[in-house]
This record gives sequence, C-alpha cells and structure tokens, in this order.
Amino acid sequence: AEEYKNIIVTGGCGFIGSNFVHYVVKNHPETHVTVLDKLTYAGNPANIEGLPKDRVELVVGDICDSELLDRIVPGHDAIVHYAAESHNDNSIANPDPFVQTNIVGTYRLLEAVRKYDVRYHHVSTDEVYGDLALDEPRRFRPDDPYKPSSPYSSSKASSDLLVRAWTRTYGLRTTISNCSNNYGPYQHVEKFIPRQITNIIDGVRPKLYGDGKNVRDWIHTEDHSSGVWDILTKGRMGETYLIGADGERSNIDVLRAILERMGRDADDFDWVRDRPGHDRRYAIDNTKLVEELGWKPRHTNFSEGLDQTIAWYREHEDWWRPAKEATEAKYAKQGQ
Ligand code: NAD
Ligand code: TDX
Repeated sequence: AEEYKNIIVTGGCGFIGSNFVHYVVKNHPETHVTVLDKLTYAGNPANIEGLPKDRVELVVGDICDSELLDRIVPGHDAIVHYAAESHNDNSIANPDPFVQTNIVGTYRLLEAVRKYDVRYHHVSTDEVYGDLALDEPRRFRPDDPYKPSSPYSSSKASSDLLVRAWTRTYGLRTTISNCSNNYGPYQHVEKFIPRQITNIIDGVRPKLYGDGKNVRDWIHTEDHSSGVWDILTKGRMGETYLIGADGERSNIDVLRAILERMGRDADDFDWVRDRPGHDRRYAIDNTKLVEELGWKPRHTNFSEGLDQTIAWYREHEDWWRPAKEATEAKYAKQGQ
C-alpha cells in the first residue's frame, strides 16, 4: 500500500470530511492533514477542534480559488476531495452554488493536480447512477451508465466525468468512490436522520416526504472513511469503486426506528410534500471494493449505529442548536 504523509482534505469541516480527518488522525499517525474548507453554512471548524495541532491544519478558503491552490498544493502528496454543496433540497431551491463548487471547484482542483502532479481521490455519490425501482433485483455497479436526477446529483456526475476525462487525457493518478447515504456524528440537521432526531428532541413531529417508501442504502460514516482510505492507498489508478454496506431501508422504517428508540409512538409524525424528482431507491453492489481491496464495514448493526447517533445528538445540542431554526424556517417555506 502507498503511504501518503501530507494530504489535503477538502471539505474537512463538513460532516463526512471531518469524520475522515478524525479517522486519519486516529489510525494513521504518519499522515499530516491540511484541511481546505470555505466554511459555508455546512462547514464548522468545531468538527475538527481538539485534534492535535501538529497533525491537522485548517486553511479557510475556496476550492475554486486557483491562486490559493497554487500556494497550498505544492508540498502535498495527495488530495482527498470531499468539499461540495451536498443537499438535494437546497439544489432544487437554488442550483447556482452546486454548479460553482461541485463542477468548477473540481475542475480547478484537477488543474492543480495536473500542474503539481499529486495523487487525487474524488469522493462522490451513488446518486450519479439515478435510481432503481423498489422491486428491481439489480444494484448499482461501478460501470453502470450515469443518469442523475437532481441539480445536486447532476453536478456530482459532471464532476466525476471531469475526473475520468482528465485521468485519461492527462494521465493523472486518480480514483473515484461513489458512496451511499451516510449517517453518524457531525451530520447537518438539514439531512433526514439528524433532522428527525432533533425535531423529536424539540417536541416537533418528524416530517416524511411522499409515501415514505423511498429506499436509501445506509452506511455509517466511519465505514465510508475506511473505504476511502483503502482506495486512496491500495486502489488501482483510474478506477471507480462503490462504497456501501448492504444497508437498504425505507424512509418510513428508519423514521419509525428513530421514534421507537426515542420513546415515541410509531405514528407520531407528519406526511409532507414530496421532493420534486425524488429518487425512489439507491442500492450498492460493493463486490469490487470487498474483493479487490479486502474492505469490510464494521458498523453493520444499524439499530446500534442509530442509538449511538441519537445519543450523540442528545449530548451535542450546543453543536446543532445554532443551525436548527434557520434550517426549519427554510423547510417551512417549501411546505416540508
Ligand atoms: P457537507 O455539506 O456536510 O460538507 C461540505 C463541506 O464542504 C463543508 O465543510 C463546506 O464548508 C465545504 N465547502 C463547500 N463548498 C466549498 C468550497 N467552494 N470550497 C471549499 N470548501 C467548501 O457534505 P457531506 O455530507 O459531508 O458530503 C461530503 C462529500 O461526500 C460530498 O462530496 C458529497 O457529495 C459526498 N457524499 C455524501 C454522502 C452523504 O450521505 N452525505 C454520500 C455520498 C457522497
Ligand atoms: O425531512 C425529510 N424527510 C424525508 O422524508 C428529509 C430531509 C428527507 N426525507 C427523505 C428524502 C430521501 O428519500 O429522506 C431520504 C434522505 O434524504 P436526505 O438526507 O436529504 O439524503 P439524500 O437526498 O438521499 O442524499 C444524501 O445521500 C447521498 C446526501 O444528502 C447526499 O449528499 C449524498 O450524495
């Protein structure tokens, strides 16, 4: 396995990026991390607070800023790119920052990777493959055609295609991972699981879109981190790997599990307006990652992961409280 001693993690103050920074600090003591993060509404420096100063440095800035990239990329041996606008509902209300950060931002990073010849790992989503029917036996595989549905997923798909083309044309050393829905600590309260947990804490009824039968393939964010690390250090150049942990569940089942574990009635929620273009089902076939790189998820007990996540939000109200009111005001305007 390749060792990288000096890596840049973009979006390292967001949910999944910060969990990856914690993972690297804990498991790979030889590696120094430079976090590059713009600190948008979704980025919070508290997510990486308390980590040793000699292991993690925060640079506040925009991935679209090529002069900044010229200053910080030299001297690093790899970039792991998490920074993105990540929320589908926001992308429907205003796609502009999605095109900027997800497409233009990735382009600027690829140009820096080309100029300074650094290893690049691109973090993406299973949503690039579109959606599956509930009763379809098929799951997503790395070579499936791209068929994104939303402004968010189409901007991520665009960024993946830039990576593939820059790799083939300029011979960059890159890999791509497409992961399913993450849950765990530090996830923004706009997302499904934290939104419902914090609503229940606040005595507000959780909100379920459409008929609630949409299926997501849940993975604990720490398992996503170990998958990305394995691909970064052992993956074959130019390859795409899918990260998923056989965690398919309908939204209504997830919501009822949260209600039950928080001592509430199974029907104590509101049905709200469906998301336009709402993808029906995502499901990952992880064979390539498991067989080629020997990756194994550790958090395979969803109920246990959910209990830990509920406990985390109960214990970290000071972390999520500042974002809660504005998030719910935005949803209320959309009838959600
Ligand atoms: P997030 O919204 O929690 O965090 C995004 C981070 O990127 C924030 O810290 C934000 O400040 C930063 N950022 C945004 N624009 C930036 C810019 N122009 N320059 C520098 N930093 C910028 O997102 P997340 O849920 O942690 O997702 C991280 C990545 O993982 C994204 O690329 C997303 O597409 C991908 N992904 C997410 C999931 C999921 O379930 N959340 C699943 C698969 C893939
Ligand atoms: O209040 C809600 N009620 C509800 O029913 C919210 C916020 C969501 N939902 C539904 C919509 C989805 O079917 O729950 C499901 C999950 O919703 P999100 O948390 O918004 O996630 P999703 O749209 O599936 O996308 C997530 O996984 C893939 C991440 O936000 C993306 O960044 C990632 O690429």
